[in-house]
Amino acid sequence: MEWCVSMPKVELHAHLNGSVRNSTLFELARVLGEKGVIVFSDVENVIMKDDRTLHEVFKLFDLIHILTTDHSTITRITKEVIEDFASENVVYLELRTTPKRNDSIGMSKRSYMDAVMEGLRAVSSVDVDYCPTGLKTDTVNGTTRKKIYVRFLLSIDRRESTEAAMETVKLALEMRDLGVVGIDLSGNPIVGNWATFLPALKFAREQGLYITLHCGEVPNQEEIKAMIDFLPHRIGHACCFDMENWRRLKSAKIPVEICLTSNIRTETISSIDIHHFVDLYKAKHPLALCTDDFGVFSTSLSREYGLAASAFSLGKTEMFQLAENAIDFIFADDGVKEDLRATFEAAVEKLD
Ligand code: 6MZ
Repeated sequence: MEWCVSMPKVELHAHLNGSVRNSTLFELARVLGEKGVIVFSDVENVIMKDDRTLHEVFKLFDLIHILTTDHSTITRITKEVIEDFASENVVYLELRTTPKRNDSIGMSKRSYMDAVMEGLRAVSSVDVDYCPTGLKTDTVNGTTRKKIYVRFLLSIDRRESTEAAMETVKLALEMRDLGVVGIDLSGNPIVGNWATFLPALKFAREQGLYITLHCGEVPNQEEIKAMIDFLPHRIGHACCFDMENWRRLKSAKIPVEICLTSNIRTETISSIDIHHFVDLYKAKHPLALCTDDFGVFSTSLSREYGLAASAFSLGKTEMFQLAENAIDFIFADDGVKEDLRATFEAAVEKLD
């Protein structure tokens, strides 16, 4: 485990509000409990529950959003999430979040994202590079400070309308200079229709944004086929594919973001030894290990690597290679890729 922590890692599938520390959620719940907005003990029981079906996870997100969705809390959790990833040697983080509008507290999708950006700028434990133009890293006494690259994906929630999805894409375009590189489609997979989001996703791609889709969390083969035909730059999960769609995925070589603990906890995959990671890994299909929601699922990226190592008998060399290969699938530019490759090369010499 220690070795998995010290190895540099790339995180490509992390939802901001799923990555909030439990301690922070409790603190926020206590404050709202005192104000009489919620009943603290009810919230405590929900947060502490370990195993949740996919359906229960989305109920939990509604609760988390009650606790977190004001500007100052969004700023706080963004800062904490970036610092938590950096503390376990994640050197490149693609953080995704759903911009939320809440007229009652004067929140627009833009002001939500401004609060996220403020949280990023408040990070103090590590240098953060988030602009496409790059950050000049300070050298103090001859040693370069630890650095993390952060890029953002704006999520479209499957509950949203075509217009709301389009608003998110336009916001992403507006915020390109601030490190927004793409669009994610997520939310409860049994809600909404592919056709609703397609116009916004097409527009996003035409404008040069990268696209990743939550695909196959439930066995909706028609939607899975339509998603593969769209040829997104990556997909997340890929759990419930039939043989035909599996064949399509493999021949299209679409990189897959694999979230082991999330899939097991939500019972999307019944047991780790039959996880589709094995098939993809053996076929040398592009893939990356990711956390999904490290707070909700009590995991970390290092733990995900540890889990893969023990479940699939991967050695240190294989794990390191797996982490390094993820560089190929990031949505940042070639300069970032080169810098990350150099970081991994330097790390090889230090790790035993
Ligand atoms: C689908 C998920 C998800 O955007 O509020 N989200 N969508 N499948 C999953 N697998 C378990 N985990 C998280 O982060 C929370 C939101 O991310 C999506 C859901 O829409 C959830 O409300 P943000 O920062």
